[in-house]
Amino acid sequence: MRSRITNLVVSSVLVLTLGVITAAAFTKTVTIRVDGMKCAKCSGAVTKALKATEGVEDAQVNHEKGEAVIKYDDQKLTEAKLREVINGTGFKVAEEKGQ
Ligand SMILES: [Cu+2]
Repeated sequence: MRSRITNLVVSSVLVLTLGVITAAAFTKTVTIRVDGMKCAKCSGAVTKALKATEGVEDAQVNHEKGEAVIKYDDQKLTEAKLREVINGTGFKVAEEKGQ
């Protein structure tokens, strides 16, 4: 017979696992090409604008590569909205074929 503590631990683990799976299901990662960034200040401005956006979980912007890697909650945000936010900083999202 399992002890109550074992049962408690098992159910806690189940609840945690379910929570992680649910959270992961809504988190999308997208890479967006951004033109016009010349230095760390530029990428910093884009990062700041993205992180201030509701639903953005993480933003890594690299001015050398000219791209932004964004993790976001797709229940709250769309990729189109992220493009708008980036365009709003004065840098230009590079249009990609097929999008
Ligand atoms: Cu700059």
